[in-house]
Amino acid sequence: MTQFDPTVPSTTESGAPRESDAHSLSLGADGPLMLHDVALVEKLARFDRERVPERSPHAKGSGAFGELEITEDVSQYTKADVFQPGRKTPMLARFSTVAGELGSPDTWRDVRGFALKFYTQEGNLDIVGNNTPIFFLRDPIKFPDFIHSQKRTPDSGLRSNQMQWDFWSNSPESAHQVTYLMGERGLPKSWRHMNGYGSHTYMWVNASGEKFWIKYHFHTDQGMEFLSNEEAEKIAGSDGDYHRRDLFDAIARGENPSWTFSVQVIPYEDAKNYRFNIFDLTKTVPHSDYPLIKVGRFTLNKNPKNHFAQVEQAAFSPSNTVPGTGVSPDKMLLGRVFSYPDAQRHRIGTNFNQLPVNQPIVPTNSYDKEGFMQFLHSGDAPVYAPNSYGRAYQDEQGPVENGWEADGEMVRAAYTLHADDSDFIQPGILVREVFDDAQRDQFVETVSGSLATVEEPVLSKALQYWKNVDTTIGERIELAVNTSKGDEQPGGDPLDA
Ligand code: HDE
Repeated sequence: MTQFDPTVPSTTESGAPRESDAHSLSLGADGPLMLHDVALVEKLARFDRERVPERSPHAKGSGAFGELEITEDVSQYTKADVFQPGRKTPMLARFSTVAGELGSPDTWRDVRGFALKFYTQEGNLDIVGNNTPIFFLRDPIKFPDFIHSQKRTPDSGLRSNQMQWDFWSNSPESAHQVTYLMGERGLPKSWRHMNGYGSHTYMWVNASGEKFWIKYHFHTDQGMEFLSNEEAEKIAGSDGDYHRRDLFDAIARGENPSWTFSVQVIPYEDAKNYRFNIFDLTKTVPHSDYPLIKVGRFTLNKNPKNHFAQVEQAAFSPSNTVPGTGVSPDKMLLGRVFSYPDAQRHRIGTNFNQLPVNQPIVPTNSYDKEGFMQFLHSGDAPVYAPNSYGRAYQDEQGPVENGWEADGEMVRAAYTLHADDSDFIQPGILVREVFDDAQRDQFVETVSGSLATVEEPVLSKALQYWKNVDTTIGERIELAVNTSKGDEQPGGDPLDA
């Protein structure tokens, strides 16, 4: 295998000396350039192809390598080797914004991606979550429309509050996540100062085959800290890479950030009759019902050496599970299991799993083969299973150990509602019981600021959306919006209503 050696005078890609990195080959010093100048032609051709498609969404981000250490014993809930007491596992984390493109500022208000890849002895385990425990939607078929509404308008190519609020106010299930987003968690001070969540309900299976529903939590050991709207706006204009810089510089200084890893464990049978549907991604599961159980800690201690190779080309996917873990009936999660590897086959290339940053640390034996840029291969071993020539293959049958039961006819329908399920119950609690007065004031300012440029027919729907979350907060937002529009009492003071 060819190796990069910075001491060798520069070469062509085929390894021959490259005559010059400074002067093109021309016919006389002032004459035309020569097509057979490999040094020039190869350099320009490769330059033309330097970018791969950016992630859509979560384009802007960065990450670092580290280690997960399991400090507690959760073997009663999972047999996964990576989660056994004392185990230390190398890992990669990538943090990101969602809607902005590759060059967008880190401090725009947005949910943050919190993607983790653990290189375990049983294959890669990825937990691809956010800095919030919930999401805007509960059905994956709405996700592309949601992202379209947060990105850019078709005509001007501008971002548009009108479009964002149009989607949200027509999708009441988004209320919980939008409340988080417009609250202080929508502007973390740095990636080091935010929590991460697996968000979905996942499955764990122990050595006796018992199944549990679990939710992953990663609490920052640096403490949660936030930016004000004013600070974030100022930084967006002066240092668009503020969060990327913060993480890189902190690790370079030896200030290695860490997160405490806990899970909520929900007995398998409880899912059926619990007051919230635990597979509905717009809901949290209160800690008072299912407390956090500590598992361990992860620490980020090594910066990437090459951002493109190790971060831009990193491919995270909730489809990367290991024995003792699994997915759940959450429709969003099931949609994601397809979408991520598919996006990566398109974005990075069919053989993206062969790149060093994505390669598992255990041997693989997959019958999937060929496609662009295959460089790991199975030699002359049989290319089909079953075979009579000794290449191993699998033939598992019967119920799968991390599966669940389902029946019924095929329908297009929302989840069955549980006793306390409604789109507005949890965001209402967040606004009334979790936010303090100062946070509520800030929240009203942020939402009304965001609605300041929104016009009918969307504005009335958006105001109603907040009244559905909480009547008082909705009325405060309405008043603030009307005041900022310079028309304090269109049709009467809303507080008189
Ligand atoms: Fe993603 N999401 N997503 N997402 N997501 C991507 O994957 C998608 C969702 C999240 O640092 C894409 O390789 C669908 C929830 C993170 O590389 C894409 C649905 C959560 C990252 C994709 C969701 C996330 C992504 C973009 C609805 C938190 C960045 C390119 C069913 C629990 C990972 C790519 C990184 C990235 C699809 C919803 C988090 C397009 C279809 C919910 C952190 O495949």
